[in-house]
This record gives sequence, C-alpha cells and structure tokens, in this order.
Amino acid sequence: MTDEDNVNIQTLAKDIWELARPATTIAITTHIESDGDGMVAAFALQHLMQLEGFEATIVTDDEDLSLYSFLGHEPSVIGYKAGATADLVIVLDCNSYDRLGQRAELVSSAAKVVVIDHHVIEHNPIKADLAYIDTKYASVGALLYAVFESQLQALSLEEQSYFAECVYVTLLNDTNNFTNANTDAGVFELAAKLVKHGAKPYQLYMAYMQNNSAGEMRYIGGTLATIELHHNEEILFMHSDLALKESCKVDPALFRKATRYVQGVRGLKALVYFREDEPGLWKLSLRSLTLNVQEIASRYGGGGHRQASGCTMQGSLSEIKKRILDDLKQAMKAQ
Ligand SMILES: [Mn+2]
Repeated sequence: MTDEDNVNIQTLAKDIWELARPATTIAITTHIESDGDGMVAAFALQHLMQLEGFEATIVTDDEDLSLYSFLGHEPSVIGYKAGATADLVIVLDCNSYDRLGQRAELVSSAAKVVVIDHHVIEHNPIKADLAYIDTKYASVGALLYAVFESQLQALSLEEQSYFAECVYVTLLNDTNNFTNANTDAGVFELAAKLVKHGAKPYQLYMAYMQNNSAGEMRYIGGTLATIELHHNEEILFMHSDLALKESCKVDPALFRKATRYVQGVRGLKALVYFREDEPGLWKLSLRSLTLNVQEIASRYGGGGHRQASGCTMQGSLSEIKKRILDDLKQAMKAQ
C-alpha cells in the first residue's frame, strides 16, 4: 500500500492536511495495549497538527498515560465511548481492525480514514482513504519524521525539540534502546538528527526505560522467579498472575517491558511472557529471533511483528501454555 497506490511520502503531509481541512472533528488513535511508539507518535502528530491550525483529539482506551508525563506537554486525550464519531480518524502503528478493540467502530464509521504504519499487513485491514505502510521504518515515529522532516525548520526550537523527543521515545520503544534486530544505520542517523533537534538521550532513556518503582522491580523479580525452560531449553516461559500484582501493588499494564529482562538468556529460540489481567484472562507477549511469532499470535486474534507479537487468551495457564508450546514446536519443526 505504498507506491502502487500512488501515495508518496513527499506529498503525504500535504495529503493529510487536505483531508483534515474539511473535517470538523479529527481523532488520532493507535492499537490496543498502546505503546511508546503508537501513542507517543500520536502526541507528536497532534502537536504538529495544532501548529498547523487543526484541532485533533487522541482517542484512547482510557489507559493511564502518566508514564509519558516526562515529555512535558499535556496532549489532548479522551477515552473512547461507544458511539463516538469523527470526520477524520488517523490511525498510527496499526493497520488492522482486529488491533483496534472497541475503537474499530470509531474508525469504520469515520468519513475519512488515514493509516500510517510500519507493520506487515495482517487480517482484516483497515479501509483507508489514505494509507502509508512501510515496514522499513523501525518505528511509526521514524516514519512520521520522514513525512514532516522538511517542515521542521519552520518550527521554533522548542517545538522542534518536543517533536524530536517524541520521535526519539518511539525509537527507544521499538528498538529497545537501539538493541533490537531492527536497529540499523538509518536508526542511528535518525537518532543523531533528533539529538541535534534537542532530544537528550540520557534523560529520555532514564525517564522512559528506567523509571521503575520498587514495587515494579519486585513485580519483575516475582515474574523472573517463574521462569521455566522447554524443548531442550530453547523455549522460555514466565508469567505474572493476579496474586503477584496484588502483592506488589503495581498496575502491570503500565509495565510492559518484562520480556526485556530475559532476552539475553543463552540458547533461546523463543520466549513467551504470560500476564494475567483478569481472572483467567492472559495477555501473551511472544518474542523470537528465528520464528515468525506473529503467525502464532494471529491465530488467537493478536498480532504485531514477526519477532515480537502479542495476543490475549482465556483459560487456565497450564492449558494455554500447552497450546503455545505445541505451536512453537510446530513452527520450529517447519523451519
Ligand atoms: Mn511500532
């Protein structure tokens, strides 16, 4: 959905403004279980739209966004309510109705829809009037930077630096502080430009990646204590149940980096983190450098990238683990 559809990144900014101009209500949104790419890219886009004279509101699932408060701006955000509509909806970091949860209704009922994303196209793609999807970008924030780069010089230094900090956070999130397999020369070149625009790597790393409470560290400790290995120690499972959440008094939804603590375990082909969000409702995070875990997550209505995907499953942990273990073994066999 890039060149074939005559969507050119050089004219994308102008194309978006053209769709925004006649719209009275504009919403920006991202995938369920929003993250520091889609959500912070939404902050950046909203800010640019404001400067351009457009009033756009970020529509969320009412998640707590306080983990981004270090960015120092108060974005205009509302939680989605059934029946809410907008003339124009801009979807970031997501191209499938399946990854929008309840907000699929907001998107399908909008007069005009723009999709800007860097994921492989999954099931049930969003019908868009304007779509730019390119998997070569490490984050959707990086894609937004490419769209608006030529316009940044016209902004004040403070506005440039806010935009740059937001894009830098999207890189921190989707490259895991420049350590994921998607980290390439282009990522470092972009990071250098963002630093020149005012992004401060040390402060942003500390505020975004290392800003843990003691309770969160206990939660991580409790989760790491559940590590088990399967299939000749090539598959790692770990979990956090509701009891752990209660004892540590943390909101696990605010703390999504658990898999980062086990990425370095020797000899792994895949790892899966199971987090209980409601009794018997488990949110899975799947990671692998060699298997296509997106393919597995999509069987259960989830999605993401080949190497990092998520889905939600209902049932007993032991049954869910058994199904996922079978799926992973099968994927390894098929290799
Ligand atoms: Mn992303």
